[in-house]
Amino acid sequence: MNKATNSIPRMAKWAWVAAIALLVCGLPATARGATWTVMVYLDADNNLEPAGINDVNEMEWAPSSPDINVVVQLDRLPGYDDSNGDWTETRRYLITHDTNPTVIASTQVGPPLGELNMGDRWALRLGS
Ligand SMILES: [Ca+2]
Ligand SMILES: [Ca+2]
Repeated sequence: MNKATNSIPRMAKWAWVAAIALLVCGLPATARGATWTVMVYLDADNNLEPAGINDVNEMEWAPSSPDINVVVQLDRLPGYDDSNGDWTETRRYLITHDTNPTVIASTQVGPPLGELNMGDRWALRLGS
């Protein structure tokens, strides 16, 4: 591989690091002291929207820990699941413990991100 070919992945790597840093900085102050942040990229902008909502509720079911943040970037669409306000854009949530299996009770991180193409890996950095 020549140097020009190698520089593209390196730039992409740094862009991902910057995106993650910006995402963590956007978390509420109470969540910034965690040792680990697990990011879940959940594309439910398709016929799997009900499953995506269910996945978020399953994550909420787990006990919370001050050492671990779970952040979900979730995109939905109209027509498959009208629960939880039936919003359709992309949002980020800091998962908080909740035992209601149908209501997303987690804290929304920042404003909605608009309609993102979740099939594009760069959707992670938008809105950071
Ligand atoms: Ca819930
Ligand atoms: Ca959408």
